Amino acid sequence: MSTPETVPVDPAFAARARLDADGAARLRERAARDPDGVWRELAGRLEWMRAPTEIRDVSFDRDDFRIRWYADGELNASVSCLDRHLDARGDRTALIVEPDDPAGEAQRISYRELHARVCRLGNALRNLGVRRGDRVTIYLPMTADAVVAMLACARIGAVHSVVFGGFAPQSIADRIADCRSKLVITADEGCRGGRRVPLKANVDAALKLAGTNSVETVLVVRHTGAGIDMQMPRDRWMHAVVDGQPDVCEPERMNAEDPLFILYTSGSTGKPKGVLHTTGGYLAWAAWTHEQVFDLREDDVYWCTADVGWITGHSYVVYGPLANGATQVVFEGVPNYPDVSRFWNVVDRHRVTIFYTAPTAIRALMREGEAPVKRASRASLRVLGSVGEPINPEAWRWYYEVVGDSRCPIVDTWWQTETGGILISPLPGAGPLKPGSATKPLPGIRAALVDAEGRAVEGEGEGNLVLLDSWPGQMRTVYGDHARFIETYFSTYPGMYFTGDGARRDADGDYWITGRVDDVLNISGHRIGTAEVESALVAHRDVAEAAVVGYPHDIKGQGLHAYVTLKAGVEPTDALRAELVQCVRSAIGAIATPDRIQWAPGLPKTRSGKIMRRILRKIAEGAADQLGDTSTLAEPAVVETLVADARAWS
Ligand code: 6R9
Repeated sequence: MSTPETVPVDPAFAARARLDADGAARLRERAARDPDGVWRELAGRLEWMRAPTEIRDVSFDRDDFRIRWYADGELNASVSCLDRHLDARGDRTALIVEPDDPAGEAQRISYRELHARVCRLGNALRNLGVRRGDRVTIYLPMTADAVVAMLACARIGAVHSVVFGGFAPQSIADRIADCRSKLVITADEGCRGGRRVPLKANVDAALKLAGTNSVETVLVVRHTGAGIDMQMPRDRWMHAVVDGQPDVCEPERMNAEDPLFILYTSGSTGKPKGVLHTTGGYLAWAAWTHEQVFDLREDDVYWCTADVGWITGHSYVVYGPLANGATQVVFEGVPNYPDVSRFWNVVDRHRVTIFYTAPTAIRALMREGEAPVKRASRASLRVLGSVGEPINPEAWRWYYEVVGDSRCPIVDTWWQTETGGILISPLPGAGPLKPGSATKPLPGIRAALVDAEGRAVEGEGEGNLVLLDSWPGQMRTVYGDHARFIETYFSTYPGMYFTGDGARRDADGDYWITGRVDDVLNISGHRIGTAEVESALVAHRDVAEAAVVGYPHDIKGQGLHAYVTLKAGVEPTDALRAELVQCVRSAIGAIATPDRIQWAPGLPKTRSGKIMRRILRKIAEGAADQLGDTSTLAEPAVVETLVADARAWS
């Protein structure tokens, strides 16, 4: 069996789909003719305390810049996600929490119970002095506590900043300091793949590094029961503060444009930036896309494997699915523990119908062959999703044929932390699929390709991916640095939002994302700025200079290749290499572990001293025969040495 280049829509699927080809075409046409009407309708899916009359107010013009959606509307995100489901579906399961330990029991939490837990924590946070607009950092494992913590912040109008549990203390510290959090919510430990993660100890270390005294309280969830240090009065047990709190909590009345959360993400320069999303537009976009792209229906059991520490966890574990009243699996573990059948066993155990994961997981499982998949039935599955990085056609086909038994459409969803929700994706009942292509922008989304000078690439062609107009889920600012927001996204091509991605558009108008065109790496679907890794390396006393590039990696999509120049007189040894790897892990976290460290006697630079990364990328890719123009190099001999040494890697 082999999948053709184009997979047509299954007529039986289309017949029941929320949007079939005609429905999608009509919506596109309406979105072009009467955008405000479509956007107004989109907002109508939320529970408003005061319905918006102003729909959109947008200008990408630098001198007159504004992005405002539903600006006179008032709502509380937690009400749309919880309260409004209580009457009709309060007993419906909201979360099925599958623990890391496969022998552990899955916990089912109804909407009513989730609401009560959110209210109790909301009250507790208010008692601890957290007020509307205050920032709360959340550093928790993938359990119900994380969902409850986020929604409790939303309930009282506090702005959450979730930090992925794999980040090291320095990264937590930077994120706490940048937004001056008042409170941190963590757990004693997390569990991943049978191993313990010392979350509380990491927070303790982070608070020593943070250089701010903004944090008044650390709330600690007892998760594994491990013995930890509690520093009184700063540290408080979660169970102690929520115990006895009432099950109701008055939701804060928020303006649609009030901040909902900050989520830090890597860019091409400097420290990670705090992407700020607001309440109304973000929630409407997360909910609408979750329903349409996954063709969500009443009887679905949905499972997104992303951690809440990433935007996918925010939009497609917490806000989208809960606003839609869905039943979903929340999974604490990893795909290969206790063995590589875990995903499919969980699918069978909970009769998952919609499954959303990352290409890197698919590629890692593909390497293990079909048997671990075939051991499970997977008969419940009906839609598969992919997110985080380009999915190569081989992995797409394996996902389609082996995991989905060639009967489940795959939605390859392109979007970013900044976009808040999916922008380019197939609608599974509406159009043909192409292995490796995210296909078309969703209705209302004005994507385009431009060349280096910003001229439009029409029809078939390749270029940089931009968005010509806003959508409700767009980020509103970089927390604390609005100038950086405009500079980063709206100055490369004036009047357009620049994504940082390159793409090709084929003759059918379908998009093929080729990857980042800036200095951001995508390692296993995680964004890592080369600048962050470089600064971790040069912090070592023996390092004079470092340059980091990506290279194609079979499982991770991209691997991390670091060129390191040592200070004069320092011997390059394997022990030093191990030390440098450790430096990066402890500055950023394991996700940024360099795959290769190459000793570089010198780095290729222009005469003005700029490192020529283009050349370093080619060398790391093993394409030294395609170095292109090297005439601007200050010292051409440097390149020859690097090329000769790099042969060891290929
Ligand atoms: C949602 C998320 C964003 C970057 C983005 C792009 C890459 C995401 C993709 C994809 C090709 C897809 N990316 N989805 N590339 N096809 N379906 O991953 O957000 O962590 O901010 O990363 O990921 O390069 O610019 P984020």
